[in-house]
Amino acid sequence: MPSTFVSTDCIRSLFTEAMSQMYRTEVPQYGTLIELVADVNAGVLARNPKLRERLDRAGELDRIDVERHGAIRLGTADELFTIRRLFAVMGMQAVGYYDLSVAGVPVHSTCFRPVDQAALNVNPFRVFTSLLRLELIDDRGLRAEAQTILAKRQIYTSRAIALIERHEQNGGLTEAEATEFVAEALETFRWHGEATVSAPTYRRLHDAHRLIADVVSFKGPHINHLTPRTLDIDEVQRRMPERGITPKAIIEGPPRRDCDILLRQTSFKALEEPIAFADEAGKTLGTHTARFGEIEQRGVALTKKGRALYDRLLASVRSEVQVGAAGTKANDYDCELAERFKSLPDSWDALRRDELAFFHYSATPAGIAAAAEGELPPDLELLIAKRYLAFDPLVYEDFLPVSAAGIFQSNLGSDQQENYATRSNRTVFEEALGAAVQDDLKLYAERQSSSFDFAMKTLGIVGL
Ligand code: OOG
Ligand code: NI
Repeated sequence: MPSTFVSTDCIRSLFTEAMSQMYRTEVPQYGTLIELVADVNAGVLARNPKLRERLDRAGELDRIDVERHGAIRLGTADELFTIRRLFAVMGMQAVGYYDLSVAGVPVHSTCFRPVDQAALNVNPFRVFTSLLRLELIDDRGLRAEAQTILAKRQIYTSRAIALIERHEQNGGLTEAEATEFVAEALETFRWHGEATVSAPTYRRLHDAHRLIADVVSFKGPHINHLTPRTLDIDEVQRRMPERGITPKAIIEGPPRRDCDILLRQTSFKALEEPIAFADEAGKTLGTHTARFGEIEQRGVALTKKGRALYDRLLASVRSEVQVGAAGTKANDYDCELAERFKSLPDSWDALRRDELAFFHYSATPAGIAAAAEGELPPDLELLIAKRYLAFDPLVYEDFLPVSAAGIFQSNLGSDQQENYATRSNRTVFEEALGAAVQDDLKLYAERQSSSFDFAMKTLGIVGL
Protein backbone atom coordinates (compact mmCIF):
# COMPACT_ATOMS: atom_id res chain seq x y z
CA MET A 1 0.00 0.00 0.00
CA PRO A 2 1.54 3.34 -0.98
CA SER A 3 2.13 5.52 2.06
CA THR A 4 -0.11 8.19 0.53
CA PHE A 5 -3.13 6.14 1.60
CA VAL A 6 -4.78 6.74 4.95
CA SER A 7 -5.25 3.53 6.97
CA THR A 8 -8.74 2.06 7.14
CA ASP A 9 -8.44 2.27 10.96
CA CYS A 10 -7.94 5.99 10.69
CA ILE A 11 -10.97 6.41 8.42
CA ARG A 12 -13.05 4.39 10.90
CA SER A 13 -11.97 6.67 13.75
CA LEU A 14 -12.76 9.80 11.75
CA PHE A 15 -16.16 8.39 10.88
CA THR A 16 -16.95 7.40 14.49
CA GLU A 17 -16.14 10.90 15.66
CA ALA A 18 -18.19 12.56 12.92
CA MET A 19 -21.17 10.32 13.59
CA SER A 20 -20.96 10.97 17.33
CA GLN A 21 -21.01 14.73 16.78
CA MET A 22 -23.93 14.46 14.40
CA TYR A 23 -25.98 12.23 16.71
CA ARG A 24 -25.40 14.46 19.73
CA THR A 25 -26.76 17.40 17.77
CA GLU A 26 -29.68 15.41 16.44
CA VAL A 27 -30.63 13.77 19.77
CA PRO A 28 -29.73 16.09 22.69
CA GLN A 29 -30.74 13.43 25.25
CA TYR A 30 -27.95 11.30 23.85
CA GLY A 31 -25.51 14.08 24.77
CA THR A 32 -26.87 13.97 28.32
CA LEU A 33 -26.28 10.20 28.44
CA ILE A 34 -22.70 10.70 27.24
CA GLU A 35 -22.09 13.17 30.07
CA LEU A 36 -23.50 10.74 32.64
CA VAL A 37 -21.32 7.93 31.26
CA ALA A 38 -18.24 10.17 31.44
CA ASP A 39 -19.04 11.04 35.10
CA VAL A 40 -19.58 7.42 36.08
CA ASN A 41 -16.42 6.29 34.26
CA ALA A 42 -14.38 9.03 35.96
CA GLY A 43 -15.75 7.93 39.36
CA VAL A 44 -14.87 4.29 38.74
CA LEU A 45 -11.33 5.20 37.67
CA ALA A 46 -10.83 7.46 40.71
CA ARG A 47 -11.89 4.64 43.06
CA ASN A 48 -9.92 2.00 41.21
CA PRO A 49 -6.31 3.05 40.50
CA LYS A 50 -5.40 -0.48 39.40
CA LEU A 51 -8.01 -0.44 36.68
CA ARG A 52 -6.87 3.01 35.67
CA GLU A 53 -3.33 1.77 35.35
CA ARG A 54 -4.36 -1.27 33.33
CA LEU A 55 -6.41 0.83 30.89
CA ASP A 56 -3.61 3.33 30.63
CA ARG A 57 -1.12 0.59 29.79
CA ALA A 58 -3.48 -0.76 27.15
CA GLY A 59 -3.72 2.73 25.65
CA GLU A 60 -7.46 2.78 26.34
CA LEU A 61 -7.71 5.64 28.78
CA ASP A 62 -7.98 8.37 26.17
CA ARG A 63 -10.81 6.79 24.29
CA ILE A 64 -12.88 5.31 27.08
CA ASP A 65 -15.90 7.45 26.28
CA VAL A 66 -15.69 6.94 22.52
CA GLU A 67 -18.66 5.11 21.00
CA ARG A 68 -18.41 1.37 20.62
CA HIS A 69 -21.33 0.66 18.33
CA GLY A 70 -24.34 1.95 16.44
CA ALA A 71 -27.20 0.41 14.47
CA ILE A 72 -29.04 0.91 11.19
CA ARG A 73 -31.91 -0.85 9.45
CA LEU A 74 -31.82 -1.23 5.67
CA GLY A 75 -34.68 -1.79 3.26
CA THR A 76 -33.28 -3.64 0.24
CA ALA A 77 -30.70 -6.19 -0.85
CA ASP A 78 -28.93 -3.53 -2.93
CA GLU A 79 -28.60 -1.26 0.08
CA LEU A 80 -27.00 -4.10 2.04
CA PHE A 81 -24.65 -4.93 -0.82
CA THR A 82 -23.38 -1.35 -0.96
CA ILE A 83 -23.12 -0.92 2.80
CA ARG A 84 -20.68 -3.85 2.85
CA ARG A 85 -18.50 -1.99 0.38
CA LEU A 86 -18.87 1.28 2.31
CA PHE A 87 -17.85 -0.31 5.61
CA ALA A 88 -14.89 -2.02 3.89
CA VAL A 89 -13.42 1.45 3.30
CA MET A 90 -13.29 1.75 7.11
CA GLY A 91 -11.86 -1.73 7.64
CA MET A 92 -15.15 -3.27 8.81
CA GLN A 93 -16.32 -6.72 7.73
CA ALA A 94 -19.54 -8.67 8.25
CA VAL A 95 -19.31 -11.04 11.20
CA GLY A 96 -22.18 -13.27 12.34
CA TYR A 97 -25.78 -13.80 11.28
CA TYR A 98 -28.60 -12.83 13.62
CA ASP A 99 -32.17 -13.89 12.99
CA LEU A 100 -34.46 -11.54 14.88
CA SER A 101 -37.68 -12.88 13.37
CA VAL A 102 -37.80 -15.50 16.11
CA ALA A 103 -38.31 -12.60 18.49
CA GLY A 104 -41.04 -10.97 16.44
CA VAL A 105 -38.81 -8.41 14.70
CA PRO A 106 -39.01 -8.78 10.88
CA VAL A 107 -35.29 -8.40 10.17
CA HIS A 108 -32.10 -10.40 9.93
CA SER A 109 -28.79 -8.80 10.73
CA THR A 110 -25.03 -8.88 10.84
CA CYS A 111 -22.34 -6.91 12.61
CA PHE A 112 -19.80 -4.91 10.61
CA ARG A 113 -16.59 -4.64 12.58
CA PRO A 114 -12.81 -4.76 12.42
CA VAL A 115 -11.53 -8.31 12.83
CA ASP A 116 -7.84 -8.32 13.55
CA GLN A 117 -6.30 -7.54 16.90
CA ALA A 118 -4.39 -4.45 15.81
CA ALA A 119 -7.45 -2.88 14.18
CA LEU A 120 -9.61 -3.69 17.22
CA ASN A 121 -7.04 -2.01 19.43
CA VAL A 122 -7.16 1.19 17.38
CA ASN A 123 -10.94 1.46 17.34
CA PRO A 124 -13.40 -1.42 17.75
CA PHE A 125 -16.42 0.51 16.44
CA ARG A 126 -19.10 -1.78 15.00
CA VAL A 127 -22.46 -1.30 13.34
CA PHE A 128 -25.34 -3.71 13.94
CA THR A 129 -26.90 -3.75 10.48
CA SER A 130 -30.36 -5.16 9.87
CA LEU A 131 -32.15 -5.91 6.63
CA LEU A 132 -35.94 -5.69 6.57
CA ARG A 133 -37.71 -8.91 5.58
CA LEU A 134 -40.67 -7.71 3.59
CA GLU A 135 -41.69 -11.31 2.90
CA LEU A 136 -42.88 -11.37 6.50
CA ILE A 137 -45.61 -8.83 5.77
CA ASP A 138 -48.80 -10.84 5.28
CA ASP A 139 -50.66 -8.20 3.31
CA ARG A 140 -49.48 -8.65 -0.30
CA GLY A 141 -50.68 -5.23 -1.39
CA LEU A 142 -48.78 -3.51 1.39
CA ARG A 143 -45.70 -5.58 0.69
CA ALA A 144 -45.71 -4.52 -2.97
CA GLU A 145 -46.27 -0.92 -2.01
CA ALA A 146 -43.34 -0.98 0.42
CA GLN A 147 -41.16 -2.55 -2.27
CA THR A 148 -42.07 0.17 -4.75
CA ILE A 149 -41.30 2.93 -2.25
CA LEU A 150 -37.95 1.40 -1.33
CA ALA A 151 -36.97 0.80 -4.96
CA LYS A 152 -37.18 4.53 -5.58
CA ARG A 153 -34.79 5.70 -2.92
CA GLN A 154 -31.05 6.10 -3.19
CA ILE A 155 -29.50 6.13 0.27
CA TYR A 156 -25.91 6.80 -0.87
CA THR A 157 -24.65 10.02 -2.40
CA SER A 158 -23.11 9.60 -5.84
CA ARG A 159 -19.84 10.95 -4.48
CA ALA A 160 -19.82 8.31 -1.72
CA ILE A 161 -20.25 5.60 -4.36
CA ALA A 162 -17.47 7.11 -6.47
CA LEU A 163 -15.12 7.12 -3.47
CA ILE A 164 -16.03 3.52 -2.58
CA GLU A 165 -15.13 2.55 -6.15
CA ARG A 166 -11.90 4.47 -5.94
CA HIS A 167 -11.01 2.61 -2.73
CA GLU A 168 -11.77 -0.72 -4.42
CA GLN A 169 -9.72 0.13 -7.49
CA ASN A 170 -6.74 1.79 -5.85
CA GLY A 171 -6.68 -0.19 -2.61
CA GLY A 172 -7.05 2.88 -0.42
CA LEU A 173 -7.95 6.55 -0.14
CA THR A 174 -5.70 9.57 0.17
CA GLU A 175 -6.17 11.92 3.10
CA ALA A 176 -8.27 14.37 1.08
CA GLU A 177 -10.41 11.53 -0.29
CA ALA A 178 -10.83 10.04 3.18
CA THR A 179 -12.05 13.35 4.61
CA GLU A 180 -14.52 13.68 1.78
CA PHE A 181 -15.60 10.06 2.11
CA VAL A 182 -16.43 10.48 5.81
CA ALA A 183 -18.60 13.53 5.09
CA GLU A 184 -20.36 11.79 2.20
CA ALA A 185 -20.85 8.49 4.04
CA LEU A 186 -22.33 10.38 6.99
CA GLU A 187 -25.20 11.55 4.76
CA THR A 188 -26.54 8.00 4.62
CA PHE A 189 -26.89 7.93 8.41
CA ARG A 190 -28.48 11.34 8.84
CA TRP A 191 -31.98 11.86 10.22
CA HIS A 192 -34.64 13.24 7.89
CA GLY A 193 -37.63 14.82 9.56
CA GLU A 194 -39.59 14.67 6.31
CA ALA A 195 -41.11 11.29 5.57
CA THR A 196 -41.25 10.19 1.92
CA VAL A 197 -44.75 8.78 2.39
CA SER A 198 -48.17 10.23 3.17
CA ALA A 199 -49.73 10.01 6.60
CA PRO A 200 -52.16 7.22 5.60
CA THR A 201 -49.33 5.13 4.06
CA TYR A 202 -47.21 5.65 7.16
CA ARG A 203 -50.15 4.50 9.29
CA ARG A 204 -50.62 1.31 7.27
CA LEU A 205 -46.90 0.48 7.39
CA HIS A 206 -46.87 1.24 11.09
CA ASP A 207 -49.86 -1.02 11.71
CA ALA A 208 -48.12 -3.89 9.93
CA HIS A 209 -45.09 -3.38 12.21
CA ARG A 210 -43.54 -0.23 13.66
CA LEU A 211 -40.22 -1.26 12.33
CA ILE A 212 -41.54 -1.44 8.78
CA ALA A 213 -42.67 2.18 9.02
CA ASP A 214 -39.25 3.14 10.34
CA VAL A 215 -37.41 1.54 7.43
CA VAL A 216 -39.76 2.32 4.56
CA SER A 217 -40.98 5.87 5.28
CA PHE A 218 -37.72 7.80 5.15
CA LYS A 219 -35.03 8.88 2.71
CA GLY A 220 -32.37 6.85 4.40
CA PRO A 221 -31.45 4.45 7.21
CA HIS A 222 -30.89 7.03 9.96
CA ILE A 223 -28.55 5.80 12.67
CA ASN A 224 -31.02 4.74 15.36
CA HIS A 225 -28.63 4.70 18.32
CA LEU A 226 -25.02 5.00 19.34
CA THR A 227 -23.51 3.20 22.28
CA PRO A 228 -20.57 4.34 24.39
CA ARG A 229 -18.75 2.04 26.76
CA THR A 230 -19.29 2.30 30.49
CA LEU A 231 -17.13 0.92 33.26
CA ASP A 232 -20.18 0.47 35.52
CA ILE A 233 -23.41 -0.18 33.68
CA ASP A 234 -25.47 -0.73 36.86
CA GLU A 235 -24.50 2.72 38.11
CA VAL A 236 -25.42 4.43 34.82
CA GLN A 237 -28.75 2.55 34.73
CA ARG A 238 -29.46 3.64 38.30
CA ARG A 239 -28.57 7.27 37.69
CA MET A 240 -30.32 7.84 34.35
CA PRO A 241 -33.53 9.18 35.97
CA GLU A 242 -31.48 11.82 37.86
CA ARG A 243 -30.82 13.38 34.47
CA GLY A 244 -34.35 13.03 33.19
CA ILE A 245 -33.60 9.90 31.14
CA THR A 246 -35.93 6.87 31.26
CA PRO A 247 -33.98 3.60 31.08
CA LYS A 248 -35.43 0.35 29.78
CA ALA A 249 -36.58 -1.97 32.56
CA ILE A 250 -33.64 -4.37 32.71
CA ILE A 251 -30.01 -4.61 31.67
CA GLU A 252 -29.75 -7.22 28.89
CA GLY A 253 -27.22 -10.01 29.00
CA PRO A 254 -25.39 -11.66 31.90
CA PRO A 255 -25.58 -10.38 35.50
CA ARG A 256 -22.93 -8.29 37.23
CA ARG A 257 -19.92 -10.49 38.03
CA ASP A 258 -16.27 -10.22 39.07
CA CYS A 259 -15.19 -11.55 35.69
CA ASP A 260 -17.33 -9.88 33.05
CA ILE A 261 -18.52 -12.13 30.23
CA LEU A 262 -19.94 -11.30 26.80
CA LEU A 263 -21.97 -8.12 26.69
CA ARG A 264 -24.25 -6.21 29.05
CA GLN A 265 -26.31 -3.39 27.59
CA THR A 266 -29.17 -1.09 28.37
CA SER A 267 -30.79 1.84 26.60
CA PHE A 268 -33.07 4.76 27.15
CA LYS A 269 -36.51 4.59 25.60
CA ALA A 270 -36.81 5.89 22.05
CA LEU A 271 -37.98 9.47 21.75
CA GLU A 272 -41.15 10.67 20.05
CA GLU A 273 -39.95 13.05 17.33
CA PRO A 274 -41.91 15.39 15.07
CA ILE A 275 -42.02 14.50 11.38
CA ALA A 276 -43.73 15.92 8.30
CA PHE A 277 -45.53 13.60 5.90
CA ALA A 278 -45.30 13.87 2.13
CA ASP A 279 -48.91 14.77 1.43
CA GLU A 280 -50.10 16.89 -1.41
CA ALA A 281 -50.19 19.90 0.86
CA GLY A 282 -46.82 18.75 2.16
CA LYS A 283 -47.72 19.88 5.62
CA THR A 284 -49.30 17.06 7.59
CA LEU A 285 -47.37 16.72 10.82
CA GLY A 286 -46.96 13.65 12.94
CA THR A 287 -44.48 11.90 15.18
CA HIS A 288 -42.14 8.97 14.85
CA THR A 289 -40.45 6.93 17.55
CA ALA A 290 -37.22 5.19 16.66
CA ARG A 291 -34.09 6.83 17.99
CA PHE A 292 -32.52 6.21 21.36
CA GLY A 293 -29.24 5.99 23.26
CA GLU A 294 -27.59 2.88 24.66
CA ILE A 295 -24.60 1.92 26.80
CA GLU A 296 -22.56 -1.24 26.87
CA GLN A 297 -20.08 -3.08 29.04
CA ARG A 298 -18.12 -5.89 27.46
CA GLY A 299 -16.47 -8.94 28.95
CA VAL A 300 -14.65 -12.04 27.79
CA ALA A 301 -15.71 -13.92 24.63
CA LEU A 302 -17.09 -17.37 25.44
CA THR A 303 -16.23 -20.59 23.61
CA LYS A 304 -18.96 -22.71 22.07
CA LYS A 305 -19.18 -24.61 25.33
CA GLY A 306 -19.31 -21.43 27.42
CA ARG A 307 -21.89 -19.89 25.16
CA ALA A 308 -24.09 -22.97 25.34
CA LEU A 309 -24.01 -22.70 29.13
CA TYR A 310 -24.80 -18.97 28.95
CA ASP A 311 -27.72 -19.57 26.58
CA ARG A 312 -29.11 -22.34 28.77
CA LEU A 313 -28.90 -20.28 31.97
CA LEU A 314 -30.43 -17.22 30.34
CA ALA A 315 -33.27 -19.24 28.83
CA SER A 316 -34.02 -20.76 32.23
CA VAL A 317 -34.25 -17.29 33.81
CA ARG A 318 -36.49 -15.99 31.04
CA SER A 319 -38.86 -18.90 31.25
CA GLU A 320 -39.08 -18.43 35.02
CA VAL A 321 -39.60 -14.65 35.13
CA GLN A 322 -41.17 -12.65 32.32
CA VAL A 323 -40.66 -8.93 32.65
CA GLY A 324 -43.91 -7.12 31.83
CA ALA A 325 -44.41 -4.29 29.38
CA ALA A 326 -44.24 -1.64 32.10
CA GLY A 327 -41.15 -3.14 33.66
CA THR A 328 -42.98 -5.21 36.26
CA LYS A 329 -40.93 -8.03 37.78
CA ALA A 330 -37.66 -6.35 36.73
CA ASN A 331 -36.32 -6.92 40.26
CA ASP A 332 -37.32 -10.58 40.30
CA TYR A 333 -35.63 -10.97 36.95
CA ASP A 334 -32.37 -9.45 38.19
CA CYS A 335 -32.36 -11.66 41.33
CA GLU A 336 -33.10 -14.81 39.37
CA LEU A 337 -30.40 -13.93 36.83
CA ALA A 338 -27.77 -13.43 39.54
CA GLU A 339 -28.81 -16.66 41.27
CA ARG A 340 -28.83 -18.93 38.22
CA PHE A 341 -25.56 -17.59 36.83
CA LYS A 342 -23.76 -18.77 39.96
CA SER A 343 -23.19 -22.01 38.07
CA LEU A 344 -20.98 -20.21 35.54
CA PRO A 345 -17.50 -19.99 37.13
CA ASP A 346 -16.48 -16.47 38.11
CA SER A 347 -12.69 -16.58 38.00
CA TRP A 348 -10.48 -16.15 34.94
CA ASP A 349 -8.59 -19.28 35.78
CA ALA A 350 -11.69 -21.46 36.04
CA LEU A 351 -13.09 -20.00 32.83
CA ARG A 352 -9.82 -20.88 31.13
CA ARG A 353 -9.35 -24.35 32.59
CA ASP A 354 -12.95 -25.34 31.87
CA GLU A 355 -12.51 -24.04 28.30
CA LEU A 356 -15.49 -21.73 28.70
CA ALA A 357 -13.79 -18.54 27.49
CA PHE A 358 -11.12 -17.33 25.05
CA PHE A 359 -7.82 -15.81 26.19
CA HIS A 360 -4.84 -14.04 24.78
CA TYR A 361 -1.63 -15.79 25.88
CA SER A 362 1.74 -14.10 26.27
CA ALA A 363 5.20 -14.99 27.50
CA THR A 364 6.07 -12.99 30.63
CA PRO A 365 9.49 -11.38 31.25
CA ALA A 366 10.01 -14.02 33.95
CA GLY A 367 9.22 -16.72 31.41
CA ILE A 368 11.63 -15.27 28.86
CA ALA A 369 14.37 -15.05 31.53
CA ALA A 370 13.74 -18.65 32.63
CA ALA A 371 13.80 -19.80 29.01
CA ALA A 372 17.23 -18.19 28.59
CA GLU A 373 18.46 -20.17 31.61
CA GLY A 374 17.39 -23.50 30.21
CA GLU A 375 14.51 -25.67 29.22
CA LEU A 376 11.06 -24.80 30.54
CA PRO A 377 8.53 -27.44 31.62
CA PRO A 378 6.36 -28.33 28.61
CA ASP A 379 3.34 -28.29 30.86
CA LEU A 380 0.70 -25.62 30.43
CA GLU A 381 -0.55 -25.50 34.02
CA LEU A 382 2.99 -25.39 35.36
CA LEU A 383 3.96 -22.54 33.04
CA ILE A 384 0.94 -20.60 34.21
CA ALA A 385 1.41 -21.41 37.89
CA LYS A 386 5.02 -20.23 37.70
CA ARG A 387 3.84 -17.06 35.89
CA TYR A 388 5.95 -17.81 32.84
CA LEU A 389 2.85 -17.64 30.71
CA ALA A 390 0.16 -14.97 31.17
CA PHE A 391 -3.39 -15.07 29.88
CA ASP A 392 -5.75 -12.12 29.43
CA PRO A 393 -9.42 -12.28 28.48
CA LEU A 394 -10.26 -11.72 24.81
CA VAL A 395 -13.02 -9.14 24.69
CA TYR A 396 -16.33 -10.18 23.12
CA GLU A 397 -16.69 -8.04 19.99
CA ASP A 398 -20.10 -9.20 18.78
CA PHE A 399 -23.77 -9.03 19.73
CA LEU A 400 -26.27 -11.29 21.46
CA PRO A 401 -29.52 -12.07 19.63
CA VAL A 402 -31.71 -12.28 22.74
CA SER A 403 -30.31 -8.96 24.01
CA ALA A 404 -30.69 -7.33 20.60
CA ALA A 405 -34.31 -8.45 20.48
CA GLY A 406 -34.82 -6.89 23.92
CA ILE A 407 -33.28 -3.61 22.76
CA PHE A 408 -35.42 -3.61 19.60
CA GLN A 409 -38.60 -4.39 21.52
CA SER A 410 -38.06 -1.83 24.20
CA ASN A 411 -37.76 0.77 21.47
CA LEU A 412 -40.66 -0.40 19.39
CA GLY A 413 -43.15 -0.49 22.24
CA SER A 414 -43.91 -3.85 23.79
CA ASP A 415 -47.23 -4.42 22.09
CA GLN A 416 -45.87 -6.37 19.17
CA GLN A 417 -44.29 -9.48 20.52
CA GLU A 418 -45.70 -11.96 18.04
CA ASN A 419 -43.17 -14.40 16.67
CA TYR A 420 -42.96 -15.06 12.97
CA ALA A 421 -43.42 -18.68 12.04
CA THR A 422 -40.49 -18.77 9.67
CA ARG A 423 -37.07 -20.18 9.28
CA SER A 424 -34.04 -17.99 9.42
CA ASN A 425 -32.73 -17.27 5.98
CA ARG A 426 -29.03 -16.86 6.08
CA THR A 427 -28.49 -17.82 2.45
CA VAL A 428 -30.77 -15.04 1.22
CA PHE A 429 -28.99 -12.60 3.53
CA GLU A 430 -25.54 -13.57 2.28
CA GLU A 431 -26.68 -13.36 -1.34
CA ALA A 432 -27.88 -9.81 -0.73
CA LEU A 433 -24.68 -8.97 1.12
CA GLY A 434 -22.57 -10.35 -1.71
CA ALA A 435 -20.33 -12.24 0.74
CA ALA A 436 -20.46 -14.87 3.44
CA VAL A 437 -20.57 -13.58 7.00
CA GLN A 438 -17.59 -14.61 9.09
CA ASP A 439 -17.86 -17.03 11.98
CA ASP A 440 -17.16 -15.15 15.20
CA LEU A 441 -16.15 -18.25 17.19
CA LYS A 442 -13.58 -19.10 14.56
CA LEU A 443 -12.14 -15.57 14.76
CA TYR A 444 -11.72 -15.78 18.56
CA ALA A 445 -10.24 -19.28 18.34
CA GLU A 446 -7.71 -18.12 15.77
CA ARG A 447 -6.67 -15.14 17.85
CA GLN A 448 -6.29 -17.34 20.92
CA SER A 449 -4.22 -19.95 19.13
CA SER A 450 -1.98 -17.48 17.33
CA SER A 451 -1.23 -15.73 20.64
CA PHE A 452 -0.50 -19.13 22.19
CA ASP A 453 1.79 -20.19 19.33
CA PHE A 454 3.67 -16.92 19.53
CA ALA A 455 4.11 -17.26 23.30
CA MET A 456 5.42 -20.81 22.91
CA LYS A 457 7.84 -19.68 20.24
CA THR A 458 9.04 -16.87 22.48
CA LEU A 459 9.61 -19.34 25.31
CA GLY A 460 11.27 -21.81 22.96
CA ILE A 461 8.79 -24.59 23.75
CA VAL A 462 7.89 -27.05 21.01
CA GLY A 463 5.05 -29.51 20.83
CA LEU A 464 2.77 -28.32 23.59
C1 OOG B 1 -30.59 -2.79 16.69
C2 OOG B 1 -30.75 -3.40 18.04
C3 OOG B 1 -29.59 -4.30 18.38
C4 OOG B 1 -27.80 -4.15 20.15
O1 OOG B 1 -27.02 -3.44 20.80
O2 OOG B 1 -28.05 -5.33 20.48
C5 OOG B 1 -28.45 -3.57 18.99
C6 OOG B 1 -31.70 -1.86 16.29
O3 OOG B 1 -32.52 -1.45 17.13
O4 OOG B 1 -31.74 -1.53 15.10
O5 OOG B 1 -28.02 -2.53 18.59
NI1 NI C 1 -27.14 -1.46 20.24
